[in-house]
Amino acid sequence: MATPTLIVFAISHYCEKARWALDYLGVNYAVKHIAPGVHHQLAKKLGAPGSSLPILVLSGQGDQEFIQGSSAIIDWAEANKAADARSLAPQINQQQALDMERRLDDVLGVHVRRFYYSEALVDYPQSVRPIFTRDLTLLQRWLVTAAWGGIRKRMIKGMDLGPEQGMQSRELVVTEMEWLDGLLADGRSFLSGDTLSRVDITAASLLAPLVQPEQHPAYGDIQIGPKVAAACKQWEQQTCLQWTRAIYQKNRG
Ligand SMILES: N[C@@H](CCC(=O)N[C@@H](CS)C(=O)NCC(=O)O)C(=O)O
Repeated sequence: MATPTLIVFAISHYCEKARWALDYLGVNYAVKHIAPGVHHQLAKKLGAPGSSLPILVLSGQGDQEFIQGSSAIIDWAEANKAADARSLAPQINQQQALDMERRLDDVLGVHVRRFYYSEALVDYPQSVRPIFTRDLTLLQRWLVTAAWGGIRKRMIKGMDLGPEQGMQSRELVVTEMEWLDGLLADGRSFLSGDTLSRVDITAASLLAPLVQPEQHPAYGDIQIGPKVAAACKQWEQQTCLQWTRAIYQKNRG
């Protein structure tokens, strides 16, 4: 089998989720960073139903086979994991675990992102560009820099960003963190069962922008606006964020 290629935006927490799972499951793959905008062309060329990343391209030739979406990529990685890798499949309550992963993806992930971008892209767009140009080819870096105004506008419209929207998302992030804190209140190490599972990787990746763990492959130089920075400071001792730090430390080599 040709080495699969994971197409990512460095900043994306869903891309981090897929990347972490592939690493943990010992899959041999390459990472390709892509410019926003260029990713639309790639998704179209592949025949993907939507344009969102991550996408795992499986065939080296013709680019016909691909998997789109972090959860589907984990399903594939689980079926193709290294012989000596430990599984990320939840060992008990599989349906409950699936529901938790879906809630994390559809609510927490979306609103952490909207809370962050509602400040960063609206008020401090230049702070976002470096992470979007990170690890791109020279040509794509130039393209992003030249088209930054338009990219920013499309992202603001696409994610419905703004000061009020940021506050709404902040509230929803608080609600979701309280839900996670409730689950972790009995001192358990993992969200589902007694071993690290894909639910843990999902929660920790999607919370990582609020924690910026040093083990994260891309957040080393991310700049956070003052409102989001103040919230992160206020939430520092929150159980699920401390848990995220610990999960990263122990499981993201
Ligand atoms: N639920 C999806 C969400 C993926 C997603 O929202 N990706 C964003 C980056 S964080 C994206 O690619 N947005 C650009 C687009 O949709 O064209 C997953 O888990 O893969």
